[in-house]
Amino acid sequence: MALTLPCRAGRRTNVGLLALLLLAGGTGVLAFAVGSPGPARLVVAAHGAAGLGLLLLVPWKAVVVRRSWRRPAGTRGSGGVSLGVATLLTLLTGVLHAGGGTGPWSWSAGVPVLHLHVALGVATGALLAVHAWGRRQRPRATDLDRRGLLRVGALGAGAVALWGAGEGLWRLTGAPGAARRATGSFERGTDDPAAMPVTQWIADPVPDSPADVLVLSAPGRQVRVPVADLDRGDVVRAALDCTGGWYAVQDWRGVRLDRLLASLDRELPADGAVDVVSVTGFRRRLPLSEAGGLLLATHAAGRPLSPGHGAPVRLVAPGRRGFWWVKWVARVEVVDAPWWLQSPFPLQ
Ligand code: HEM
Ligand SMILES: Nc1nc2c(c(=O)[nH]1)N[C@H]1C(S)=C(S)[C@@H](COP(=O)(O)O)O[C@H]1N2
Ligand SMILES: [Mo]
Repeated sequence: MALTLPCRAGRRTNVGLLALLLLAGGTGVLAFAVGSPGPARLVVAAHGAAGLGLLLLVPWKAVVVRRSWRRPAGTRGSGGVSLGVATLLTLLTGVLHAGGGTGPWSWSAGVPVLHLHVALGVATGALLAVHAWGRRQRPRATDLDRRGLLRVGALGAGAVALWGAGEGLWRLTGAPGAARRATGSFERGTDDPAAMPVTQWIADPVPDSPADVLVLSAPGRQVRVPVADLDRGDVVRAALDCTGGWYAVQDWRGVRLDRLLASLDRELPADGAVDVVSVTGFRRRLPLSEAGGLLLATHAAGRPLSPGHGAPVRLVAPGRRGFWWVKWVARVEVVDAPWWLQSPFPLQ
């Protein structure tokens, strides 16, 4: 049989695709975890490059696929076609989000195209696991010899160039994507809280009767603070940046968490953490050392929070993604435990 490609090259193509897919998945999840612009820019760029870099291997993969179709039916694996389709749809929705932003593609039927992208990305991961099972393409030492490294370098450079070409295209064409934040989010409702989407992480309902007293506690001590006493005039300007792909900057007003915790009148564990808990049970744990930068906000842009946006009081966590900004706060609990001892993403 006249092969256009030696077997080694086929294995290398598969290893390359696997590496890029794993990198895309990993940086995708990481993109949801980082909030500060510097690291976010790096992670998001790596994510775009890894995803787009898959396209560079399509011509080689096409040869591998054609070769496999020449084998008798029973000896061929399955699941390849659905994996290929899922991967391409994931790529397509990723690019649509990156370029289109608030256009009709992104928010039609109320589903941000980014949610579609993440769902497709997860499906791709599952299909990949099925597809790669039993067809291990083991990396070899020679993959990273001089020529191997050159190949990896060329693929990486090509991937970054593709990503750069995309960024250039959004700028040249004036697409909304040119103005997106480092996290990839689009501006919606800055200085106009009423124009911000009301977003829940999963399905938290807007509570009928939010707390009118905040319960503040530390080991061995508890203080009840009327919510009406929480507007102490502390103002923080910060971006609420939802993983759904939008962000809004507001002047948030209320009380700084460190000032509030002072009313506990206790020595607090220096390396402890603070649990911020909603009446709905939704909760996040943050390092106590950050308390000076956190705000319990009762107002946005000079107006009391609306019920959907967390009235009467919500957390403002500058530099952290939206899912940290607990709405309808009922309890603030100082705990002598590390902040990272929790699920990295909320579970409700
Ligand atoms: C195999 C899986 C995935 C592939 C191949 C993929 C690929 C892509 C591509 C090509 C883009 C467009 C980048 C650009 O044009 O600059 C993109 C954007 C994005 N993806 Fe993924 N992705 C995957 C999974 C995920 C997952 C699991 C998440 C989150 C949990 C995610 C989050 C994002 C975000 C936030 C953006 C927007 C970034 C930006 O605006 O540049 N992706 N993805
Ligand atoms: N109690 C509670 N707080 C929550 C959430 C939630 O589901 N329940 N969602 C978070 C997420 S994912 C985001 S992006 C912001 C959205 O805030 P907004 O609805 O005021 O725009 O609230 C955060 N706080
Ligand atoms: Mo969110």
